[in-house]
Amino acid sequence: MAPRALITGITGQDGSYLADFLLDKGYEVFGMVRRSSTETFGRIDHLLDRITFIQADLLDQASLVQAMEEARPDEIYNLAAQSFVPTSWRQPVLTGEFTALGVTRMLDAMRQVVPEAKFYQASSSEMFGKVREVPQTELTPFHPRSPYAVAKTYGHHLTVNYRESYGLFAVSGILFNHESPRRGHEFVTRKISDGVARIKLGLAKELRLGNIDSQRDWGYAGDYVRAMYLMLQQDKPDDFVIATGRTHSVRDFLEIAFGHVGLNYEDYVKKDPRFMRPAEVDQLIGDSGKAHKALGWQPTVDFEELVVMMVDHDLALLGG
Ligand code: NAP
Ligand code: G4F
Repeated sequence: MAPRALITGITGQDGSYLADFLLDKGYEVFGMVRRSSTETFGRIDHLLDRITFIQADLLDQASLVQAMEEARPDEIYNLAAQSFVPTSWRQPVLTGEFTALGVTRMLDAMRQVVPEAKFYQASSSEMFGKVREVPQTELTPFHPRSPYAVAKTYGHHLTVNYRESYGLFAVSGILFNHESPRRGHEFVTRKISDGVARIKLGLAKELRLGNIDSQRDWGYAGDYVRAMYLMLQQDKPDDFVIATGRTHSVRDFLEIAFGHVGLNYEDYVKKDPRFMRPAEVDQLIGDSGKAHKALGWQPTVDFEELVVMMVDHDLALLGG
């Protein structure tokens, strides 16, 4: 019988890549979606007839229990969250409900209905925040710098706690930034690739950004969902950092993206205080040595390839 996977956040960037990956592996995929008056299935349009959708919401415990009962999953990937850092200052309570307490609701529903299943929690490098050491490993202390990061830190500890308290197979993947042509438009990489394409095609004149000196360890989302899967194939549950081990500034991203279409970013980028944050995470760089060894995981797409992939995609999308 095909293994069964329940994915929360299946309409998001990672959910769509994970669904592609698991369907290719022969899984029966159940996608949890929340009710909306407009469809949010753009990223999984090509998979609609291969996924069983279950309506549920991270805010509603009964709906999560019912989702577990319907899917009876062998593996649960909890990717749903309010995932945009700036929104977490504007809606800190909602972010806590979705991104922190949502994890408790999911774990408790699993404990009640399918305690033998394996659970993946989408933790984040944002938990390292004001970093205590460089590079960051599974043992680096957390210093979260936004309500989002605080909520993710709660979800991380809760996952470890449910593993230790109830013996669940529950793991936390501490994933550094990962991007793709399916990235949401408000995140800086997609904002840039879309902006570059618009400027090149004469559809826009400038690109307004916040802090372009901040540094991130950026990888490709397609590589990172493979790591999620590998974590659930181990004999024992454990937590892993997933990163490329290389860091770049937003400025580096701009140079490559504009350079790829023969333009100089300095002629188009304007600093806009609206996109500055109350507290910034200046530099993230991850050490995935443990994942390389235990999971055999390695990234396959480097930074330059990622930038070019995203710009080319947005050019094509806009008819260039
Ligand atoms: P994303 O594109 O923003 O997708 C978020 C998903 O969560 C969407 O499918 C969204 O559904 C769903 N969702 C939000 N609130 C919900 C609720 N109350 N009930 C049910 N579903 C809800 O995020 P992503 O980039 O794929 O990231 C996936 C996960 O990894 C997130 O938890 C994120 O915080 C975490 N993470 C991401 C990165 C990264 O660099 N991408 C790094 C580390 C950790 P709608 O379509 O209905 O909005
Ligand atoms: O693309 P970002 O919004 O991603 P951020 O804040 O690093 O968070 C993403 O990665 C996390 C993993 O570390 C995930 F947990 C989280 O869910 C999300 O996927 O911003 C990246 C950097 C920041 O330093 C920001 O200040 O880019 C800087 N930036 C500069 N100008 C901008 C802008 N960010 C955005 N979104 N928009 C700007 O105009």
